[in-house]
Amino acid sequence: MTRTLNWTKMEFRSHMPECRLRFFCFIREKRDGSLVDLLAGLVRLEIYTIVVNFIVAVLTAFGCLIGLSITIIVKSPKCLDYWEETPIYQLYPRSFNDCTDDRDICGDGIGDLPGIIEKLDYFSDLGIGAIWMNPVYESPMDDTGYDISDYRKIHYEYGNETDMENLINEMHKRGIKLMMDFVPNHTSNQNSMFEASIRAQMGDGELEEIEENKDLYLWIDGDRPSGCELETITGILGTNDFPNDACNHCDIDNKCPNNYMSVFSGNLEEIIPAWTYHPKVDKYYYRAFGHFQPDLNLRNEKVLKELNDILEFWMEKGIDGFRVDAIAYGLENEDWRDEPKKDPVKEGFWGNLHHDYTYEFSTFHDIIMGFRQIMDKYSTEPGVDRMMITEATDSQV
Ligand SMILES: [Ca+2]
Ligand SMILES: [Ca+2]
Repeated sequence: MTRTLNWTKMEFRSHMPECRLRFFCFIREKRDGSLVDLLAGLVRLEIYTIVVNFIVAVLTAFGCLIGLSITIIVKSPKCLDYWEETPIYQLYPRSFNDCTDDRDICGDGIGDLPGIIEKLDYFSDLGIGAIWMNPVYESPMDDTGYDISDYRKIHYEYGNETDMENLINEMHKRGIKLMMDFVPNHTSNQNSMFEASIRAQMGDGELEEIEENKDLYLWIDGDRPSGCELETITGILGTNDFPNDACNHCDIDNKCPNNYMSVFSGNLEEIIPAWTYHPKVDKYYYRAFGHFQPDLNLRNEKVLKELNDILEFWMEKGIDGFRVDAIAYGLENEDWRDEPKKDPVKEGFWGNLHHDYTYEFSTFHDIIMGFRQIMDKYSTEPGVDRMMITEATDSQV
């Protein structure tokens, strides 16, 4: 019995002090009792001690784990998306690099998609992780590609759709992201949507088709400017009938639908109305920029669906993000009221107007949020982050 007690005492030395005190008190209380009682009591004490020590060990381990986790979180680098941690290189494809193989588009002095692929290793060497590429869509090139005739095709001077897929693949092999320019405010006047809207305005087609397409753009009644006629023009995308230059010069005081000016009028004190009369339709169409860039009606559901479909089309091909052009010009006041002049003495050129009704008009953020939802839809896989950035000028966005 003495050896047993000594052994138990030695075991208890490693336990908490209060446990040892309990043990000696217990021995004193039980020294006159039976051996069985004493052993049973010792077993209970041992279980109690094991449980206490187990709880202490668990709490200690748990505390250490929390401390370790906090340390790791604090010391670890932040988890950043690609657009937060890498330089983004703006690449203007037309002047970047002309390809060197034996294809028709190579050696013509115009930059192209294969030419970009030839130089991708330089981006890797420079640590460029993302490229924003100016428009490469099919276009008559009246505004360096910001007049898009087909959002799903590549302009023939830059290559073709296979070249675009190759570019995306070659960039991704090098860990470089590709952002495209996206132009939702306006199209080319050679876009099939504009041609469909003209036909619908003329009453050409089935009733359902007419209803669906007539308001894809912003048409408004007005008197025909003198000398305004259709003329046949041949461009790089073919031959078509367009309003002649006289159709762009309505009289701001009595024939233009209102006093809105083209952005291209700028601060030059030049009167360039934001209206072009179309003799086929017998109405004006609104265009914030050039006469060849009719503004889309961004309140029209079919237009918004088409723009969303275009974003999805390119993200399905692997595009990592978009730079959105001129979205602050997206909506206009629906009652087309005049914009107030800044200086009432001067003429109402673009720079002398407050653009309360044509720029950042109230609910244009709703359109951006709609695009954002499409971005989120394509950013659910681990490591896949689509990004959209909008153009902002002055202090207005
Ligand atoms: Ca070329
Ligand atoms: Ca607009």
